Amino acid sequence: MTSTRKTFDLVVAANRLPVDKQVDEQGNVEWHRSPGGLVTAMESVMRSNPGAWVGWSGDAGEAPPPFDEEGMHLRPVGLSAEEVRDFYEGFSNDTLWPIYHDVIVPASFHREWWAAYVRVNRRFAEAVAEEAAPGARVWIQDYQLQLAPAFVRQLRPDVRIGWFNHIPFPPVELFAQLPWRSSLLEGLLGADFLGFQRQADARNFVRACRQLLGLRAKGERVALDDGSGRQVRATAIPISVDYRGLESLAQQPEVMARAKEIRESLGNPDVLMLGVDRLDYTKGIRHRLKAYEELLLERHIGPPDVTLVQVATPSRERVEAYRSLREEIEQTVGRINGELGKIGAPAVHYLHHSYPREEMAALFQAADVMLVTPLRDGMNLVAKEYVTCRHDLGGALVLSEFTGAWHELHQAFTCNPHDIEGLKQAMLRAINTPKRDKERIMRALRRRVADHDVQRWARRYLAALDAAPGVPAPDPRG
Ligand code: ADQ
Repeated sequence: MTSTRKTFDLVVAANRLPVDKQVDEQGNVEWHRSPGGLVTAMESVMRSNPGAWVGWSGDAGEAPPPFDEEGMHLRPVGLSAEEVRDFYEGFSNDTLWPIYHDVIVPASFHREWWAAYVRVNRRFAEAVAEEAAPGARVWIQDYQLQLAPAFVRQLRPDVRIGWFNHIPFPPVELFAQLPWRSSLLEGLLGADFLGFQRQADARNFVRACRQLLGLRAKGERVALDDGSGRQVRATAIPISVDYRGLESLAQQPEVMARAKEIRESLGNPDVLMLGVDRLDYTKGIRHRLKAYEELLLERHIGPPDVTLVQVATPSRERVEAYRSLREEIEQTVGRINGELGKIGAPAVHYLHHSYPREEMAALFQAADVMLVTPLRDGMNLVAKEYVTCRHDLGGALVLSEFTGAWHELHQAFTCNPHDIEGLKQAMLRAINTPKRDKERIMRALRRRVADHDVQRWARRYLAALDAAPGVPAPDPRG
């Protein structure tokens, strides 16, 4: 590190940079902000702290040089094509992701994937160490970067290190399957503060430290046994959405007009049901379709009066479990439409694309019933986005109790997606509950999200990072 180089008081590290690369017709490269909640949250905190963001650009190959964009210093980290395969698709998404989501599909264990995970985490830590000012706050995101906290600490013992897990942290019985479980825990314990979506996730982490590393823990604090006297705090700080930004988008006349247009183009059904998910086996799309199909077969509902729009964003298409899920969902949709659709009135409208934010807000406003039925989900922002967009107090949210969101939004029409009969009942209740009762529920759900938005989440996280115990003050009695 040279003394003339600019460094930053806040450094965020995440698998991806908060921008997407676009190349125009002349071959000029432009970067456009990707509109995720994390970026919005960081914007609000970075306005008062000069900040850097360390992340992968999304293309295999050498990292482009650092650049500044929308008030942030962006520091790309390069991944080779093999590292994209082994670190990202392999260890992150085919080893950790299934273990951290209750092994809905089996996890794959490969030692060369682990080697790539270690190597890439070290590279991220080196980039962070170069960007951080003396005593800076470093905020590392998510399951792809669990070793980075300890690597950063080795390189820069002067900085404060936080990590936030966007996905669940598994019970120790599942976590223990990982051949690299101790190294992962030791990587995380390099941080001063660990944030989780639910208190149960934080407790699972503390229990794993006790049982697998033999460390002492009291409440939310784990005490290290390396002679440093350091303690690490683990607690829940659930993420949220940019309530005010999204609500005002949903109030724009063009968005409201588009919502009406969507309903008209679907033949103005009495009940429009909606699912919006990354095409992922954790999201319970198969269970949702099964329940819907049975409701149609039993003639509780049927097109054209009731229809379902399922938006399934393409995701991780080079991982086998995702390819076979896509095939299965597409076959199921084809079968339901073949058997139960009518001319001009399919039972399921299936859309396998990404949409701009305005279109998503219009879809949320058009939907009478929003189906959020994951088998396991760290939070699920779609549930919070839906209620945020319903400034008209219309609509009903069916929400799985296995999402982090349910712990805040339990007034929703709750379901256990494994219980198909129960899921059908929740869907029917969401349709048939009187309008005034649904409005009362929606008002309560909206109040919760309005009071706990993503800006509050980021402020709370950084305050907890600042207040984390680190090394407790020496005992004055000596
Ligand atoms: P995800 O698993 O990606 O996130 P989720 O929280 O639902 O799940 O976020 C998905 C985001 O993508 C939402 O903002 C949604 O609006 C958007 N989206 C989905 N389909 C889209 C489409 N077709 N077009 C455009 N946008 C679309 C992980 C964890 C979650 C956790 C988040 C944040 O798995 O549990 O809530 O991180 O911490």
